[in-house]
Amino acid sequence: MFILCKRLFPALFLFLWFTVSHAQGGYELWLNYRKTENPETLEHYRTHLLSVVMDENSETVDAIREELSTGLGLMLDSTVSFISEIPEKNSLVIRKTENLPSGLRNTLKKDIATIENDGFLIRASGNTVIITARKDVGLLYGTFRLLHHLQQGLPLRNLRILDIPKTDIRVLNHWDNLDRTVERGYAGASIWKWHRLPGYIDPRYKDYARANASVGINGTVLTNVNASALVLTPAYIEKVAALAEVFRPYGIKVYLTARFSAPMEIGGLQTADPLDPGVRQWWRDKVDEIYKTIPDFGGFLVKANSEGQPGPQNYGRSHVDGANMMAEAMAPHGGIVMWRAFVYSEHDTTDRAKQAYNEFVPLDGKFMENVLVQVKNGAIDFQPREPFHPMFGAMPHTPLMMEFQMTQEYLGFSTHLVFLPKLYEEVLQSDTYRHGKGSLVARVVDGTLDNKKISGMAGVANIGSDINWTGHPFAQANWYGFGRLAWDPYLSASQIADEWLRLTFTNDNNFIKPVKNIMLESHETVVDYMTPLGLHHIMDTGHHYGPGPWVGNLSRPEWNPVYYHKADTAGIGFDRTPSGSNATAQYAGEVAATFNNVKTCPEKFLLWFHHLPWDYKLQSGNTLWDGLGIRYQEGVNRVREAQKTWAVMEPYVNKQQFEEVRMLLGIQHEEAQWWRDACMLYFQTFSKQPFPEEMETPLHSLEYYRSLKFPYAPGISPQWH
Ligand code: GCW
Repeated sequence: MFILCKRLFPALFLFLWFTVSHAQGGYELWLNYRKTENPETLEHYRTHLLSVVMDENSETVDAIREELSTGLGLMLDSTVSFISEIPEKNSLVIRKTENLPSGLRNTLKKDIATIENDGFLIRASGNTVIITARKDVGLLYGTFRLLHHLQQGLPLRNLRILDIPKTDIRVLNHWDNLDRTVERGYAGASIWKWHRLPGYIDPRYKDYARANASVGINGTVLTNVNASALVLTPAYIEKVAALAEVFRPYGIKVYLTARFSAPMEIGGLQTADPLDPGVRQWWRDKVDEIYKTIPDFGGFLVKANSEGQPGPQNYGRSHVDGANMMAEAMAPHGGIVMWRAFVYSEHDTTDRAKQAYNEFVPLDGKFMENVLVQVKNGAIDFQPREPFHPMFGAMPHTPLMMEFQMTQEYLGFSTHLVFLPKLYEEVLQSDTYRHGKGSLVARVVDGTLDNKKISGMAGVANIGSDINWTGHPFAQANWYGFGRLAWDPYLSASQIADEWLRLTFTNDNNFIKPVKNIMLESHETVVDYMTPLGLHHIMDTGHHYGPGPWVGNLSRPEWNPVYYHKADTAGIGFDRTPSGSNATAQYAGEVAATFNNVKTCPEKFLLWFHHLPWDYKLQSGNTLWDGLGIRYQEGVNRVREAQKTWAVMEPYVNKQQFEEVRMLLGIQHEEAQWWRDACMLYFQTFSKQPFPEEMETPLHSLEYYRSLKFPYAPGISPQWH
């Protein structure tokens, strides 16, 4: 006995340490199943949910069983029993619609008729709670939703949730390299341990799949869009297959990025010309080979002729030629091609904001049916704030996917607390006016505006090997929120923040209310202290961390911040009206008219569309110069308020998370001041005016800020490919 104890003790200790440190560190994400606090609610749940009727057989059903054992087990602090007969009294019934007993099917007939695709119904009826769906994966989504309902302590009585995803492809884009660096990744190394695959399956892979499935994400692109052709070689396909196997029960398909020059790099061909028969055959064979190993492979994501990546234009061909070549190879297998529209050329001197539209809109209607064009939310590049991309609504015959960024490339990395669903919501709720008022970007994305056959949303992942997955504890909310909005682009950011806080931390309103407020203000806050009033792309070079509005020496003009703010002694801002680059002409007439007129242009986009004198009068009555300084200061002030709010939140979260957020807010505060001071000192060299009195005196000189260097800032692409 003693010997056994001696042997077991260290193992037990290790296990406990691991579990506790993981729990403290936020590893569980929003699947943080805590015992139900309210005794009445606990009793109510126990009565209805401890016998689970599940008698179908599939890997997905096994995953459901496992999730319920853990989730219900922890929340109800009891053991769940799985049975195959529906008992007289209380139970949770999980069955596909076709397998429900006829009585139940009849009662739920109306709701059942409306369940489509991956959707589900959760209904409390008599003494049973039913989760039903057309497909196993719908049952899985329903199960997670019920678990989330219980995590929030909500009642089961009269429960009726009928939810059908509004988009088809809900996919993460990992910008992960095969050497485990992550381009624009700020949460550690890539979670894909390529070197150990396929033999070693890290437990994280399954937890990753659970987290994704719990919000309805159904696909993942494993590799960087700045792609390595190596991932298409047999050794890597085998590794990818091992990941696909872990994800399959959770309804998640794998996709890969396809390097356009792969036929030359790994296929030994002399060309990658998409009209060359040998090249076309190479892609067909490659795709067949992938499907042989991964029968449910999702397809390719391609960055072509963008920032030095190879593409069809290298051979005088178009994006259509390139995309259709791959789509043709995919079609027999049901695969798709997501072709990115993030293009701008060093040889094109037109405003960068106009180039993607100019290249792609004339191609509308020419892509094959299994091609989606993937468009970033704005026309420049994941800035703290951008007006919606003018391509949305402008290609009625081509499915356009939304590409949002969860990783915070231009948004303070995973050091700053920024709740991005606020940004996503602003974009999705923008009105393109392409079919009159109400033609929201959300309707382009879900395909309803022009009756698209396929629709989707992509999110550039913020996930890495950090214990808490995302670096900043609150960055988890961006992953969660992306998934929720990919499923339903009409959800409100406020609802998402509320859900995420409750699932992740506690249901105590003394915590929820103030912290939700921090989250909902955080986007405006970061915009104010980085790029107020429509300023954009004034981050420092390469790493994009911190201010660099003075940078003007880079080889490509559109890589320089000075290109974007155009500050001079007369004023500041980029004139994109007809008197300038006329980028506004790419929007529908109503939208263009609003942006063109300085009086109707929303002030949040003022300097995006207009070059204005320093003494231009803002709506507040302040001059532009004073208004700018006041905005920068307000951004700083709101970080201070967030710090104060967080300082009294210790009772509601665990020690480690409390400390992490406290320290990170401290850095965010310092850096908000850095942004304010560096930008205002620099712009002052043009405005030649004193700072507004609302603004605090800068802490250092402009020379000091200009001298700061960050040679090892994370997230920069390695040079090996
Ligand atoms: O924003 C830019 C990033 C690049 C990225 C590129 C893209 C993957 O700075 O790192 O490359 O966008 O979206 O392709």
